[in-house]
Amino acid sequence: MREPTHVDLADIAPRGRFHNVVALTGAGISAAAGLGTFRGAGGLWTAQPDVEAAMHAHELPGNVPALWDVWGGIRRRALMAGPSAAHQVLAELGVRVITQNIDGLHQDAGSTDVLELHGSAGRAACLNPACGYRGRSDLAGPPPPPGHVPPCPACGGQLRPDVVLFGETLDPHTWQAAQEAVEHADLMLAIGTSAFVTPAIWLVPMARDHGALCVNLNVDDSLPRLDPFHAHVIGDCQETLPRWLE
Ligand code: BV8
Ligand code: ZN
Repeated sequence: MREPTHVDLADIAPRGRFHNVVALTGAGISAAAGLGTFRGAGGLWTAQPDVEAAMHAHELPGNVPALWDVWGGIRRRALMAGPSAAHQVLAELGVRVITQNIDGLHQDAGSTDVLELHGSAGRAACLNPACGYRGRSDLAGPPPPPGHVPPCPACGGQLRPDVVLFGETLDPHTWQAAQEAVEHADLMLAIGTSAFVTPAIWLVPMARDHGALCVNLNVDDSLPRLDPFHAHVIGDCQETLPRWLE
């Protein structure tokens, strides 16, 4: 495979040339808004590996308080931080977004075509299988005490953040829609992801196999685990994406 080049996005992907642009985003696009990331220096999982361990499906339901502390906390910080300039560029261009993030910032920026592969902390689901309640989680207002678990408004049972835990399968419709999106893409931008979590990162080689130009935008110059990219745009996506608009 040809050694990927390090370029400016406008050099390799002049905006007028592509008509089906898809972005796969990770925590790095929200880091640009001031939220943390998960891996690498200062990442949430780097700093608290025991917290990452609690994020597994096999820890349910004992880990539900921790799920609210982690995912509810991320959504609260996102509501305070607001979307980054990178989120806003994707919204302005009407790019189809497939996000691994659960923070809701793409929708807050105005993106309307968003697939949330890992769910959303802005939604809650009832743990009671006989209930099946799913709805918006109420994260506005002052944060509750640590470990608080909101009650289900339908049955009084426990609510969990509607976030896909490790070991849980992705929503099949969302996963199917994501695959169809990349199969029709002519430009695939991976923005702010360490390319560590599957099946999300399989979408890039899928896009490449269907003829898309695949570009990795990351602040970190080390190649992700999988390297199906044609090019890398190294820098803060808060700067590298808006330059694409110039
Ligand atoms: C599945 C929500 C079957 C909740 C997440 C062993 C045991 C058990 C499971 C597995 C195993 N081995 C592999 C697996 C599969 C597992 C997995 O991938 N595990 C990993 C840990 C190896 N995957 C699953 O379990 C998935 N389900 O496989 O089901 C299936 C199979 C096929 C089809 C359908 C279903 C479920 C995965 C969902 C997990 N949920 N989050 C929770 O955490 O529990 S994933 C978690 O990582 C985060 O939520 C985040 O979304 C995701 C990816 O991380 P990134 O977004 O990439 O963030 P990261 O910090 O890693 O990187 C940030 C990047 O940004 C860095 O590169 C940095 O340089 C860059 N950056 C920073 N600042 C900037 C920047 N770039 C540009 N500008 C900046 N300013
Ligand atoms: Zn319920």
